[in-house]
Amino acid sequence: MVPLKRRKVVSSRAGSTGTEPNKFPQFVLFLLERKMGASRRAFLSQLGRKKGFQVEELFSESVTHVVSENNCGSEVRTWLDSQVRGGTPAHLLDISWYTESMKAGRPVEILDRHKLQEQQTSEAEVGVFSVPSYACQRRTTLENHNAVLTDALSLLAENAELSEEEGRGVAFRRAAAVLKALPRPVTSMTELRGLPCLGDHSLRVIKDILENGASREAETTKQSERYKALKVLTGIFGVGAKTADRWIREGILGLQQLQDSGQTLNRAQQAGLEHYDDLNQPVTKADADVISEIVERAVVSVLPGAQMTLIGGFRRGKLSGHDVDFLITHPEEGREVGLMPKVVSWLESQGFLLYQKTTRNSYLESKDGPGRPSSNMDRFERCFSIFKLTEEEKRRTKQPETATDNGLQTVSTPEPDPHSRVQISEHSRCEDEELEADQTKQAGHKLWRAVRVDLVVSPISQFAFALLGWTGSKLFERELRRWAGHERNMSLSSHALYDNKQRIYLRATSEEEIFAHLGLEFIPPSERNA
Ligand code: 8GT
Ligand code: MN
Repeated sequence: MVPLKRRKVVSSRAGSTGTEPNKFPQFVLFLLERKMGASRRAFLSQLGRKKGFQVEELFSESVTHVVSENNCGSEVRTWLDSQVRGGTPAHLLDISWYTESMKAGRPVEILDRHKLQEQQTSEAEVGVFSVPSYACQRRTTLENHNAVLTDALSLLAENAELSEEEGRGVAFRRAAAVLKALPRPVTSMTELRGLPCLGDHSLRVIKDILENGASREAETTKQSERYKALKVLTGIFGVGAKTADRWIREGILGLQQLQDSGQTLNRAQQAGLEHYDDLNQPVTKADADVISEIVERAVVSVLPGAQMTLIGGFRRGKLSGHDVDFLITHPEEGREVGLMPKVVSWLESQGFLLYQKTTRNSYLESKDGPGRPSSNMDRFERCFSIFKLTEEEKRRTKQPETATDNGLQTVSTPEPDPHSRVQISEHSRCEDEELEADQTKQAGHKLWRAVRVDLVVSPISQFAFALLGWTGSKLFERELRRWAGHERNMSLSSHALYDNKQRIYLRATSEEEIFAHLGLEFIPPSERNA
């Protein structure tokens, strides 16, 4: 591990100057930083101390009252659970109690409205579902009992992301993830009581669907010219939300207009446009398996002993995806250096690559060292590629089962018809020769398809972190990092886990160990589909 630069410890302890002696010994207060922010917390703590309150900097079992702002009871409870085992303080209070006490110069009487929501809810009102706040505390399989609701929320999330409104996007994603984790369909708004992460906007969308069968906002968005154009344009490999937005502002709403416009396209975008239809077709698990075999062949040919693991959605058990992701390593530290260019050359020499771009490995040269807490950029050697997956290769690689995806059968019999891709359709058993000839013509004798493939190389010392970080889902990853930061004062990346308090890197050789370091129950990949 690269030596770590000593980080300055920011002590926000209010100096002893201006602090009155503790006038109210029954009150040992702790202000929760989450959502309040560090500077407001420091300011309010100091104010309290000036007025003679004991306001603790660190949480301990001596704290009697926890004060928080914009948190609900379950959120504070989650945070407390991550801090101490067993007993938690008697009082979970809203900031209003604190500010009123500041004004009064003494602790005011604790009224119902000062108590966090959780404590106000009577037994009868407790929601029927109980779901932990963070997606990384939940087991989310592919079984989704609330697809109508989550489809609408996911569409709004996607639209927000495409419009570069990240915060809104995350809020919708979190709400959708909570609904995905429920054991049965939601039928009324009251069932949602007590569930975390459901903001006003998401609740409005859900209500609309429960009452009217559809969300007006989601439907309008789906039909909007802007959303449609964003979808088409960002469907081009190499085109992100920013580029798509610029093109739309220039009046380019579709592929034809783009081609006519004479816009300069970079190499990735040219390849993206060229293989547009293929790359917008879902990749099946069967295709992913064939590509796995090819990548495996490449890896062991160029470096015997090197290992390859399928990551991304397929590792989580998805039956289809938008690409195939692989993580490559070697059990001997350092042997993986220079591996990527060799793998890429091998694949290229065999004619498997339609496009590739390798990003330079910079983590070894970086002064910061892996997993610098301040950076969430990943610095592995990475290759973004477009594979040419031939029918011949599919045939070569024995497929033990016929995988199904979206109800379509992928043909992988020992002697498949060369035009099987076309014949997946209802015409597959058609004996009309003329029609068959026509199909062949339409297929343009295209006996291959383009597939997006991502390769990542990691040194074995970081393998567990890389494996965890690249398995997804995206929201699961985001939530793991949020949990690490907010609840554990740690920084998690795809390279390392750093403990900000002890100022050390925590080692791990398996995902299980990382979950243990984080104080989380291990969630297997197939249940990380948040
Ligand atoms: P899909 O391919 O079926 O759409 O679904 P997926 O396999 O879950 O998503 P993906 O877009 O292929 O990404 C695979 C995983 O890699 C995701 O969990 C995502 O969080 C992660 N990932 C990226 N980019 C990066 C990155 O730059 N650094 C790290 N550490 N992880 C990344 O997509
Ligand atoms: Mn993927």
